[in-house]
Amino acid sequence: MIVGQTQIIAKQGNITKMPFDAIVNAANSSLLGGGGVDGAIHRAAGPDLEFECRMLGGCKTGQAKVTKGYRLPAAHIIHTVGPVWRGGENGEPDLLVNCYRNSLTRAVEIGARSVGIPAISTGIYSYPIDLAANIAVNTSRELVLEYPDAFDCLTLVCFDEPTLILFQHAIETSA
Ligand code: AR6
Repeated sequence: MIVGQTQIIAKQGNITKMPFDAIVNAANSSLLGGGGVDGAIHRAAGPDLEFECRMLGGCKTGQAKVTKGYRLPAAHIIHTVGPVWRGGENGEPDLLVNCYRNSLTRAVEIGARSVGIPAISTGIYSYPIDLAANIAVNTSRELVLEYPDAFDCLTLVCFDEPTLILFQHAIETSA
């Protein structure tokens, strides 16, 4: 999808290997590491990342905080905390919108023109992937419309093929 001068695409792969200006991490509120993409990012970035994260004092669900990328190809990591899926009537959609909105606002602030974003909340936090994909695509597009000169490309990075198919479908059907 092209919005103004920005591409929004879905791509399958390991986000820790990809040379974006910034990548988003699906963290937990401690920001001190965990499983899933968070664990992979901390392993790939090296121990200096946890040292910087300790200074940040955690992060609330839906908020986002920036660190350096250390050993990653990406210069910066934007850590956000997705909602745990509890059936969908507990504010989960708004919180997931906030993750994308706040992460991309941080990206604008640090001048990151290419950003890789994993499928936040859809792993350990169990958010249904089709619903999350629609939020990812629609909120990314809204941010690009708000900041039309900020980004070259937003890449929604999907770890496996079923996730990629659902994200591609969300892009194709997005208004
Ligand atoms: N590159 C891209 N995507 C990945 C990678 C990778 N290397 N590894 C996993 N994914 P999850 P959550 C995908 O569980 O649901 C952690 O313990 C994965 O397939 O990483 O937001 C944190 O510390 C899925 O599609 O994050 C929190 O406690 C997506 O990334 C909790 O998990 C998100 O899955 C956060 O859970």
